[in-house]
Amino acid sequence: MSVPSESEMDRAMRKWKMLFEFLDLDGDGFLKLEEFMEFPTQLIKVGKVDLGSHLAKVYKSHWDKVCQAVNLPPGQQKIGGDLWIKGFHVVNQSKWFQSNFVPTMSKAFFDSMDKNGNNLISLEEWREHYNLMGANDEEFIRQSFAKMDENGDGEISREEFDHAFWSFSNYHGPDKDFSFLYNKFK
Ligand SMILES: [Ca+2]
Ligand SMILES: [Ca+2]
Ligand SMILES: [Ca+2]
Repeated sequence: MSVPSESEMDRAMRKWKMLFEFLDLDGDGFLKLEEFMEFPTQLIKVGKVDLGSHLAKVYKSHWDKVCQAVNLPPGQQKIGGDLWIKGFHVVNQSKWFQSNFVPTMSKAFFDSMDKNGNNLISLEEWREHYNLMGANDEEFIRQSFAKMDENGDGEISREEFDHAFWSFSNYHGPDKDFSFLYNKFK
């Protein structure tokens, strides 16, 4: 892996800052463990598929790894924004993140959206997911769907979704992709 240039680093930090601001539900500049865990909690709630305990476990491991990366003790309940962003960047580049966290999250998202279980996400299923997450911007729903549907067949395959999710999770991916998947549940 090549060492990122300064502009790539700036880009990564900007992207993680956006993510932090999204996750910091009460906007106090600190991320509490319970704020961090709110996202999988919401996802499990809206999803029909039982993926709860594994998802929560992987998510909690992510928290622990971020703490470890910035020398905070295990069991830390609250992290300041700058430290969390620093730790997130380290964890983001780890093998664990790529081979464990991202596939688990991607599968959790996909399974929770694929209501009819045909291994494809239709525009209707995507819209339903968004509505459940408290969003109803039709233009945004259509645009984000079209962006993920790489072969343009009107459905999102697991492969297409994995690709979109990886791009969103990686600092090389587009900046705007946080609203793309997480959007407005807060
Ligand atoms: Ca907070
Ligand atoms: Ca489906
Ligand atoms: Ca497709």
